[in-house]
Amino acid sequence: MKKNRKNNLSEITPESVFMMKRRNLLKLLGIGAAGIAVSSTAKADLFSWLTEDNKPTTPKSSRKELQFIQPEEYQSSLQLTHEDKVIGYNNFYEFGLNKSDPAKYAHTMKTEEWTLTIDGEVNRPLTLNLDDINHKFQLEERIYRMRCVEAWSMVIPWVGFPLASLLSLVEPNSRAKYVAFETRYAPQEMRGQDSRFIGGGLQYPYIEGLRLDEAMNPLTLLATGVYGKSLPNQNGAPIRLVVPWKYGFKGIKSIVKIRLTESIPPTTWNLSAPHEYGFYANVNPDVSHPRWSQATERFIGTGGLGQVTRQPTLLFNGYGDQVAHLYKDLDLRRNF
Ligand SMILES: Nc1nc2c(c(=O)[nH]1)N[C@H]1C(S)=C(S)[C@@H](COP(=O)(O)O)O[C@H]1N2
Ligand SMILES: [Mo]
Repeated sequence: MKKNRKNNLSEITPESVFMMKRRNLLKLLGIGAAGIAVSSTAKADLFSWLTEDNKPTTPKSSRKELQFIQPEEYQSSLQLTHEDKVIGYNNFYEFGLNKSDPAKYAHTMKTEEWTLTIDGEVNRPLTLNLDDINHKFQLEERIYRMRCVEAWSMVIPWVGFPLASLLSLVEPNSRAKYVAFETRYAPQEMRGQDSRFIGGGLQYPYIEGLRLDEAMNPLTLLATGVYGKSLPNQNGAPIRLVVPWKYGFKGIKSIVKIRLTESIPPTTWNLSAPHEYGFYANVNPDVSHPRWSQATERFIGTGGLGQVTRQPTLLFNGYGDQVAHLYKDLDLRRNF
């Protein structure tokens, strides 16, 4: 029991550890000798997570019931992560570094009027308004495993549509090789964009990217909902990316721009720590993060200590049959 607790504490938010290292890394490294010597923020986060003191403040009524189909191949017999965890234990650094911050603060982001522009190397640039985002595409439910680079995982029932459906509308031209994504930038609404302290020192807006063939893969989803209802802000309303064979940070939230490009686009975590976070970020148990092993993960089921189990991490997060061919000529160790 004690050992579990220690493990959890030492693994609390590895992505943010990079950001806080000057102040707190020594303390974190002292865990072994000094017992529970972690930053007070990490402790508070763990405490709130274990005590369920992190109930999302977004009223559930603000989430609309969605209409969607349930294709057989994307249903699953895996145990789902409880909805309270999916919408209460989040990474969205625009609202703070603690797992409970997004649920607490993301309601300040305005999503009533939203435009998503798709342009760059395409024949038919397109701007979608919120109504288009919500009604232009056939929605489907897909149950996907989600593996954060911090070595925790969930199983999440997303609702959305393939990114490929949107890309086929804009018709990428022959120069298009990559797809770049950008999150909303509104420091007045997003406290972490307004303060380097709250936002972990990342550069905002948050940006991400995929190779075009990765973007066109049938697994790659633009999600507008979760658990049958529209996304709460903390999960990236009104529209976010889900790439289930990659680490969670590739799944950029609250997207306002998609641009097709000829050259590889910069990405937020790679800019902040290039030796730790690559462009590919494919889930791979054999390629360790410089500061921790990726061989296993802590599965967050219903929450609480009894429901957190450690399990082996799978190559491509278990989606190798669908995506391994994309990387057959790539050295996955160099291209991490
Ligand atoms: N804009 C933005 N998108 C983001 C992040 C972020 O901080 N900002 N965090 C990423 C990380 S590290 C993870 S693990 C997932 C978490 O998604 P979830 O909170 O819906 O589980 O979102 C990703 N998308
Ligand atoms: Mo993550």
